[in-house]
Amino acid sequence: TQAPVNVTVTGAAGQIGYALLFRIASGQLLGPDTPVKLRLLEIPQAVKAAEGTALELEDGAFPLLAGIDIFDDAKQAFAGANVALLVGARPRTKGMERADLLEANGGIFKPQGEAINAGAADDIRVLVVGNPANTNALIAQSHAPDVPAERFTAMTRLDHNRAVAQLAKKLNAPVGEIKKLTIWGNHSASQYPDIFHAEVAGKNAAEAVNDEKWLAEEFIPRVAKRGAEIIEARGASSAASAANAAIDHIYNWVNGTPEGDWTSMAVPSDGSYGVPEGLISSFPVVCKDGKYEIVQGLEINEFSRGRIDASVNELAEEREAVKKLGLI
Ligand code: NAX
Repeated sequence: TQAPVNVTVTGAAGQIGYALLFRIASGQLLGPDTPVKLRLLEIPQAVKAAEGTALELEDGAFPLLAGIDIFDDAKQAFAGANVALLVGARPRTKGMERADLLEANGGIFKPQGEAINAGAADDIRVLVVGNPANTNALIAQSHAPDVPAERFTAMTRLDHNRAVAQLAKKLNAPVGEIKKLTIWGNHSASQYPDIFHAEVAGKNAAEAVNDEKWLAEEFIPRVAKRGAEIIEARGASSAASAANAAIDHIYNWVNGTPEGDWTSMAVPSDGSYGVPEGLISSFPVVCKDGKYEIVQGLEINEFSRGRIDASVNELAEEREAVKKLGLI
């Protein structure tokens, strides 16, 4: 068998962490032949809770789980990391301005970027889940100059999966028949779920829907505001579905996307589709041989163009804001 892969998870004692760690330990992150060593990072006050989760992981007797280490120091936690899931972040609290939020997260993602730069393995792959995910990824990346920039990604897979599910429901189709849907832009309310290139059972999904009113007034806002809908219903934010999406993101990055389909990942822009270079923005991507590539050559209609630009502009503003704060 293979040598264990080191997977660092931050925010390990949080609710996404709780759902995520068991999936990783069972082999769903990297596949059934890859043993994993978990390296958990928490703030000192939450280390005890992370230790509790580690006891339960032990009680899972997972054959692929080769070890668990718990840290409250980023340098140690990222040492030798092959995969890093950056889940812990500073949530927006009442009365908090955007600049305060970005600053607080800069205090988390700057040292974590530095720690990744200092000690992660050469093949490190980073997924930022903690919000504001795209800009947190940008901050971490800018403090890891020795790591190839494209190894820093942010999560829009939950949005992607939500959109696939809503479209399948509308078309009365199994989710497995929906392909080539795209989330563009920021993981925020401005994100744009695009069905114009999507397929249902091989046919164009937008044509199958043939209802622009539903698209503009129901589908797009429903996907963008699904997080709030979950909070309203559950009394807590999405956790297991977010963990599931993080698993999907890394699994596809490492093991490839299925033939004839693509997925959505927020990745550093190379200028494709008019997205300013360097912004970590969501694109349609295919993954192969452990690498992702932005799908090229899609025609962007007017309906899509305005919405992509609006979300990308928001990302550009966030980048300006963190620049001003000296965080990148
Ligand atoms: P929780 O508050 O349950 O857990 C967060 C954990 O992070 C806590 O245990 C906290 O102690 C820890 N933490 C804080 N600062 C840390 C640091 N510097 N180093 C290590 N750990 C640290 O939040 P949870 O519900 O698990 O959500 C985590 C993050 O995911 C939030 O920022 C949330 O907004 C974000 N989400 C992102 C989604 C996405 O699609 N990209 C969807 C789900 C989720 O809302």
